[in-house]
Amino acid sequence: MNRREMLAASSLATAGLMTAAFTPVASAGRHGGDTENGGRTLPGYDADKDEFVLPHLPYDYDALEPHIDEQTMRLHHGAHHATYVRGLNNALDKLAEAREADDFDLVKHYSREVSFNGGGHVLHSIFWHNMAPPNNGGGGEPDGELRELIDKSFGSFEKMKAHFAAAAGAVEGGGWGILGHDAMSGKLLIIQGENQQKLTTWAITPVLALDVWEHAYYLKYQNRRAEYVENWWNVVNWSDVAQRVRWHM
Ligand code: MN3
Repeated sequence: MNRREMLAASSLATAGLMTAAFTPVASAGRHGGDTENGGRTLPGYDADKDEFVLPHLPYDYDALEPHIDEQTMRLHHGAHHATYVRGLNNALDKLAEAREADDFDLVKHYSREVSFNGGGHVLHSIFWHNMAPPNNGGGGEPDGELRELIDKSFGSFEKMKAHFAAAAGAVEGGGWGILGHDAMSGKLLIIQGENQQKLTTWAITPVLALDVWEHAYYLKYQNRRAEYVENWWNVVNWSDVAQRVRWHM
């Protein structure tokens, strides 16, 4: 058992306690990246440990109430997201062992594990920062450069919202609605992400991601995904979205 496997086993053993005991700490950097991640634009990697880590939420678990409930946030961040982080580290360990042993029999399996768990880690890390408490950074409408880019890409903010809500609502099974900056056109595109990793164009960097897996909304909204999407606009942090676009323009 290597270091990461020991950590993973120990995390699994305490997973039942973690959701109750884990206390989110507000990041020093607005995007959680300044202190946790050497200034990189996504939190979620510890350079000292050389492993992926669960980033802190930039607000308390109950901060998005009433639109997203505290219990959902605790399970979603502390259990679901943490599972993707462990899966990514484990898959990378297995691929390192494969290189060491010059035995690539399982390369297909672990390559898929990297994409699935890595996709989950990245999208959740963006998703948490895409949100802020209602009337305290969350909700409202974008302005400035982001507003202009949305108008240029979709015709209007209202058209973008309608398109995004329809795409998120129509994701088959588990997946994501994603607004992404496209490196080829310089415009924004809306795509559906199936599972955690499928249907990208590869040139798109997600700037606004909405988790529509049932674990993201079922406790509060049951099967009413459209109602969840409609209420979610009240917690969208447009200044975070604008920052993510600037990083990639
Ligand atoms: Mn999720």
